[in-house]
Amino acid sequence: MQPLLIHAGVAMAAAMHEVADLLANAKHVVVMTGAGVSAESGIPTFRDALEGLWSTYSPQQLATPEAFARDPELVSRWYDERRMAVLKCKPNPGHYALAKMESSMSAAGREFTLLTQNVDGLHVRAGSERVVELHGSLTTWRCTETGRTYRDLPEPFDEYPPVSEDGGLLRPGVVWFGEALPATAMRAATMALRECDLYVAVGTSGVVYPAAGFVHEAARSGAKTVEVNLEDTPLTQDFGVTLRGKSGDLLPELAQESCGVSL
Ligand code: BJW
Repeated sequence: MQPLLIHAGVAMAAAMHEVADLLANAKHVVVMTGAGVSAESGIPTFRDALEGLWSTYSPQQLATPEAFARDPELVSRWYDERRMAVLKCKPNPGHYALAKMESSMSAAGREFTLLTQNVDGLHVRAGSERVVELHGSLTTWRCTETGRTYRDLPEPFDEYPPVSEDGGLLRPGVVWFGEALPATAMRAATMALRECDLYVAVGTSGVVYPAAGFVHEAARSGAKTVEVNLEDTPLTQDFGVTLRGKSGDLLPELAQESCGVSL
């Protein structure tokens, strides 16, 4: 091994111990996840190139109310393909580690809040209980006329755009650019960020607001802050500690060292 690599390995091991120690001693942990946490389940991250038929589009062209108004068939087909794909995927060790940390900390009378930007439902399927879905869900759709939500949906829809029983177009229950996040989710996030003493952002590029600003809100509340990501992000400098690697490797190790739980 080269001396530089040995140095990086030692620094990483020290950072892992530091974060495990923070997790072991915090009274209220807030973890905020992004698409990177589901990458090891086979779900492409938001900024990964789209594949096949969709390769000529960028997600930013499809994830807006304007795109849906312009071409509801195209946008609903894209979301339905993603819904079908997600239903076939399974949670990975990163999801399970977070669920185990939550149950271990709750049993010890400590608080653990999981905020997620992901719309794939994998945290809930892994057993996490206190989950705040900031950007909604791919598996709940709602009528654009009445606002009524639908969960038991055909797999896949038999027409695009799908039409609700109320006669309006059905749209995915996700939050598009320019739309407000669900008020209940924002309230829960704001309260948790005010009360937490440790904030951990995992697998998010830190470019989409308001979630990108949560590290600053947590720091203003006096919380220690940790970033877990494969790469540096525009916010890396704003975190107290950074861990580089796959969440599916790092989170189980942290769960083991901080809470003594193994998967
Ligand atoms: C791994 C890994 C492994 C890979 N292990 N890591 C302030 C400043 C500037 C702009 C704004 C601002 N406030 C609001 C805005 C506008 C806008 C915004 O943020 N724009 C920016 C692009 C500049 N925000 C909004 O419009 C939001 N609404 C809002 O603020 O409303 C205000 C309002 C109030 C009242 C009335 C009306 C309005 C809404 C944002 C909604 C975002 N929606 C999307 C789509 C959801 C549906 C769908 O899935 O199609 O959410 S956009 C997309 O980005 C999706 C994601 O949840 C979100 C974040 O992406 P994420 O999770 O970070 O993924 P990636 O792919 O970007 O990154 C993956 C990361 O993982 C990378 O870093 C990898 O390195 C890493 N990684 N494998 C660990 N194994």
